[in-house]
Amino acid sequence: MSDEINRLRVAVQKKGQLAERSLGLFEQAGIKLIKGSNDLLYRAENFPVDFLRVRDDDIPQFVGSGACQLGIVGENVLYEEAPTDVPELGIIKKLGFGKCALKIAVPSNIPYADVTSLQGCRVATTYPKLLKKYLDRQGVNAEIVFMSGAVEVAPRMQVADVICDLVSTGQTLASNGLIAKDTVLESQAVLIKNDTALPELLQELVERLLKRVEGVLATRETKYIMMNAPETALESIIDVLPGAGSPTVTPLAGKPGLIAVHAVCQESVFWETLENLKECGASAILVLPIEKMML
Ligand code: PRT
Ligand code: ZN
Repeated sequence: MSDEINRLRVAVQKKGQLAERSLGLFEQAGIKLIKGSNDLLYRAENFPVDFLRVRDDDIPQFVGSGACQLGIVGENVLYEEAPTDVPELGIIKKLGFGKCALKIAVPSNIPYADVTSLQGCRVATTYPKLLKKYLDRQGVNAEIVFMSGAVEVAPRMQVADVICDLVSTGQTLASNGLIAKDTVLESQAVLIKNDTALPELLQELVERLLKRVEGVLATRETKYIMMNAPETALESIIDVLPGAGSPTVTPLAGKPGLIAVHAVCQESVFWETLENLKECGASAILVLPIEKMML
């Protein structure tokens, strides 16, 4: 059997905001990469998978065409670039990084009540498809000016009246005298998959790799929590524990009426949670990270 049929291909961004965390996710899942001379393709030495390192704009096409079985891309790029004739291209998981929002932003001297204020305006953007869909839904007719970058300078250069661009901290807008208005799309990095049927071996590999990635994502928020408490406090402790299912309860040696409660919490454990547990009567509360998990 040829090597290609034996190995998975995952498309990731080569350089940029998503690059490091995309490969990092698989490295955390135990994949060891050979970062050798081939800059375009990183091979894994301990799992039959290769990572195709490309521009993020090309990732939906690579996965949609079946050249790669999986990929990581921002939702903004996915919805802008996804080939419309490939319905099998689907999101498997939101990954919680690369968070940003595609927003309308206007110079302070432009009166703006709501999106209908854009009627007849020129709007500069790198996301013409997403913007057009949004404006059409609102019944607004505006001229869309495509720019491949530096969109924030468009009003100053009088190329457009307002812009529609990605915003993260808001610093770029502020330093260009622009004010964020309507949100066209909230976005984050997502794991995408080509859903067309695969040869059995590749399908098995996809499932194995996804199980590991799911394990990594699950452990990010998940904590192991332990405490001592009076037996009578058990019910109120269970109410307070975030996403804990059924905890393990054991008696404390030589301390009648006292128990140890151990639980895996699927959601963040905040200081408030610990304060609430204390109020229920719990003591010696420990919160531990979980290194690996298979669901
Ligand atoms: O070369 P390639 O095409 O692969 O990279 P690229 O230059 O197109 O993309 P890159 O690396 O800038 O971004 C990749 C993805 O990261 C985007 O498609 C988004 O999904 C996500 N992302 C998250 C962001 C931002 N945050 C972000 N802040 N992408 C871009 N920005 C830019 C934005 O365009 C603006 O210029 O950062 C500026 C705004 O940032 P703030 O913090 O000043 O608001
Ligand atoms: Zn890009």
